[in-house]
Amino acid sequence: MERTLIGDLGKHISETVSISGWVDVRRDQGKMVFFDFRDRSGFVQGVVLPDSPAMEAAKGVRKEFVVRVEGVVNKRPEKNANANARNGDIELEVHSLEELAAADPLPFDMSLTGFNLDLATELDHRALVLRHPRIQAIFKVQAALIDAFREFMKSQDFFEFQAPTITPATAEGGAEVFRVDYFGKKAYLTQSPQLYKQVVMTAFERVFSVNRVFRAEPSATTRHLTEIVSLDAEMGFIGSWTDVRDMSEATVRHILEQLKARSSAELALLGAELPVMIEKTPTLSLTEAQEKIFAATGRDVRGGKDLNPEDERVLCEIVKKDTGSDFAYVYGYPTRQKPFYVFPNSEHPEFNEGMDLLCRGVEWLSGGRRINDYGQLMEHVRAWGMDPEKISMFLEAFRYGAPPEGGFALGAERMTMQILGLKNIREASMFPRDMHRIDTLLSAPVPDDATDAPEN
Ligand code: AMO
Repeated sequence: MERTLIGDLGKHISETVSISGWVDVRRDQGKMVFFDFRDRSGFVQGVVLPDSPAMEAAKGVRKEFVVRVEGVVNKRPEKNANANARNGDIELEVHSLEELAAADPLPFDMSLTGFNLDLATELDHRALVLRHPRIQAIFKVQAALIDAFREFMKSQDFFEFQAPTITPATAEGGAEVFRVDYFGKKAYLTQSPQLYKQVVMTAFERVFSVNRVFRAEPSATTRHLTEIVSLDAEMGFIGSWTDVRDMSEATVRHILEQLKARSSAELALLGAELPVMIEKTPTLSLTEAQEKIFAATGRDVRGGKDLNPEDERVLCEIVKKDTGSDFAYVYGYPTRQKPFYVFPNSEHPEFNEGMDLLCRGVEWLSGGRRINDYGQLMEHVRAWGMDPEKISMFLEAFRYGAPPEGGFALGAERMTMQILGLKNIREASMFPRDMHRIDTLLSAPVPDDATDAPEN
C-alpha cells in the first residue's frame, strides 16, 4: 500500500492507510497500547486493540523505532478529541506494525513538554535533538527567512551568483581570519564575498549571494560564530548611500512579512514575536546616536569609533521608546576604522557612508556606499597598507568603469536569534562552529596521527 503522510490523514477518515515514521510516544494502558507516530508532516495517535494482529509487534516497539503502520483512520469520540493538537480529532486503529529500524533507549527526555536541555548538551546531541519540533521550528524559520531574502532580491532584478570560499586576500581586514595552507601558499577562508560581489556588480549591476563566511572570532560571546550564513547584496547606479539603506530596509520588511505569512505556526510554538518595523526606520548618524546615549544614560560615549554592544542595546531601547520601532540605522563611522572600500563622505571625509542596521539591541546588517572611482580606490588601497597584487582582480573591475554603487549583508543566524528571542546564537545555527566546537568539543582527544587538527 502506498504511504500516506500523517498530515494528510484527516482526508482519509474510515479508510485503511499505510503510514511510515517514528514512534514518538508509547503508552501502555491495560491491554491496549497507544502510540504517537511522527513523520515530517505531523503527529497522530495510534491505538493497538487487545485483539489486533499488531499486538505482538507492538510489544517490542519503543520510542524512536522507525515503523511502517497499517490501520484504519477513525474519528475520535468527542470526549477524547484534543482540539489543540493537529490530528487531535482522529486516531489510527493499528492493524499491522512493521519495524523498519530499532532504536536504543533515549539518553534524555525528548517529549514535547519534558524536553529541556542546557545548550551544551543540546549541541552535543544535535543529531538527535534535531528531531524535536521546537528545534525544527528554529530551522524552518531560518529556511523561510533565507527563501524570503532570495525571493525579494530576484523580484528587484538582482542576479544570484556563487562566491568563492578560498580567497587570496581578506576583505574586511583585521586578524579575524582563518588561514589555509593552499599547496604551500597562504590563502584564507572568506570573511565576506565583499570584493567578489563588487566585481560581479560591475558586470550585472544588481547581484546577491547566499554564502558561508568565516570569522576567526577569538572570543566566545552569545552573538558570534566562526562560520555564518551571510546574505549579501550589491547594486550599481545609486544616487546616494540612502538608496542602499532603502533597499536593505525593503528587504528586511519583505522577510518579516513572509515570516508572518508562512511561519506563524513555528513562531507560535517558540513564543516569538516579530520585531516591529515602522513605515520609515529611524536613521541616526553615529554622532547623533552617541549624543542620545549620553543624554539618556550619562555615559559619555561621544567621539567613540563605534558603538559597543551595550551602546547598541541602549540605543535600541531609546529608539523603541521614542518611535515604536525595533529597528534603527546608524551611519557615518570614522573612515579609518572601516575597510578600504567604504565611501568617505565628500564634505566630511573623516566619516564614511557606511551604515549598520540594529534590531532589538543587536547588529543585523552592515553596508553602505562604496568607492567606485579607480583613482580614489587606489589611494585607499595604499593608505590601508594593502598589496594591490593580491586584489588585482577586484581593481581591474574598477579600472575599466564602475557605476556609483553600494550594498549590504545580513547575518542569517543573528536575524534568526533575534526574531525568535533565542539567548545564544549557537541555537540559531544547526551545526555551530565557535572557538571551542566543531560538532564535538575541540578538547576531545585527537588521534596522534591527525595532521589537520584545527589550530584556532
Ligand atoms: P559585517 O562584518 O558587519 O559586514 O557582517 C555582516 C553581518 O554578518 C553578521 N556577522 C556575524 N554573525 C555572527 N557571528 C559573527 N562572527 C558575525 N560577523 C558578522 C552580522 C553582520 O551585521 N562586507 C560587509 C557587508 C557589506 O558592507 O556589504 C560585512 O561583512 O549580522
